[in-house]
Amino acid sequence: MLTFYNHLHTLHQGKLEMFRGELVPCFEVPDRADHVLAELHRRPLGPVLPPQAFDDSALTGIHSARYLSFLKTAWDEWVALDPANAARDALPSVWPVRTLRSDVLPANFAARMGLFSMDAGTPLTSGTWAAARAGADCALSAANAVAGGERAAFALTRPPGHHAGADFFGGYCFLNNAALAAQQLRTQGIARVAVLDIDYHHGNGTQAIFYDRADVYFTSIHGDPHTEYPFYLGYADELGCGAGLGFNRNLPLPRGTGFAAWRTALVQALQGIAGFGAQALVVSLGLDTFDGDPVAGFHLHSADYLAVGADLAAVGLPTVFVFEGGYAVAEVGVSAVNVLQGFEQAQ
Ligand code: 6XA
Ligand code: ZN
Repeated sequence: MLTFYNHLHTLHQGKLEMFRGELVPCFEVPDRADHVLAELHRRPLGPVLPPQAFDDSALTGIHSARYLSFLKTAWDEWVALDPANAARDALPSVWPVRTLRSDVLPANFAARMGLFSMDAGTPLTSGTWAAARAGADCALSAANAVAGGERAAFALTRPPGHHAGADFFGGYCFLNNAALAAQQLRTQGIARVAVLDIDYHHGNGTQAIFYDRADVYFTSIHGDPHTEYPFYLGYADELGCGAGLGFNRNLPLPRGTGFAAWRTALVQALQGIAGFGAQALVVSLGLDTFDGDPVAGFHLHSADYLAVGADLAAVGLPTVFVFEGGYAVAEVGVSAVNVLQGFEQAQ
């Protein structure tokens, strides 16, 4: 398996996020990816490569032009407002909810932060754009490798991506790496692509991006949004719309779910992918399903991830893995590489 490693990920290093009524140190830290890389060095599964550089046209199939232009210059605008802002990250605090307009692009920076975001838990930092942009290159490189005949490739990058929509950031995500990979597989001529999201949190961004499409099937196993982030999407009755009706499948599970019930849902998701006739698979690989994750509530254990990898390999599809959540930092490397090793050993 090839790994495309985002060598610029440390440039995104948020300071504080809003959590349970106070600003707390960010959970989404550079150490997460470092632990995965260290574990990949202990248990090598193949070469670790830098990504190819793609131009921005690879992003515009997924993200809106006005969102991309905002992200590119947001940090400079933030510091231009007040030089002292260089020492603090930008967080949104006002949003265009129902009855307010989101078609107008306000001049005010705070107003645009709210227009292009969904929560106050996702700080925008000096290096956010550089890190996210290189992460997109990793996802696109992994997709190209798989389209070119590799059985599997892993995009080892942060910040994660699956909450990012066509024109908003949130849930620690800025560019939707899984969606970019899926679209790249399509662009490279693979007619039917499935995205399987196994992060604890529903991949609202990925779902929304492909919701009206019949060529990309999205399925997700996640904490029930009645109680779990992102709350406003991820319910079982969301089946797709228009041409995409029947090409979206959510499998929400209650907080507290253990591996046996989770694996039953995995079997259902994989049956859906087989029924769709997928020719390639993108896995949003979140490891926050781990027992003891500080922002999640499932109870998977390290050894379970070997079985998950084996189950994924049994589908027999060329597969792109994209690193998403997982905040039990000391354990996230073992969990991630267990999935990948379980996949490799099952082939
Ligand atoms: C609320 C929790 C964000 C969850 C981010 C995540 N600040 N998504 O792990 O997969
Ligand atoms: Zn998550």
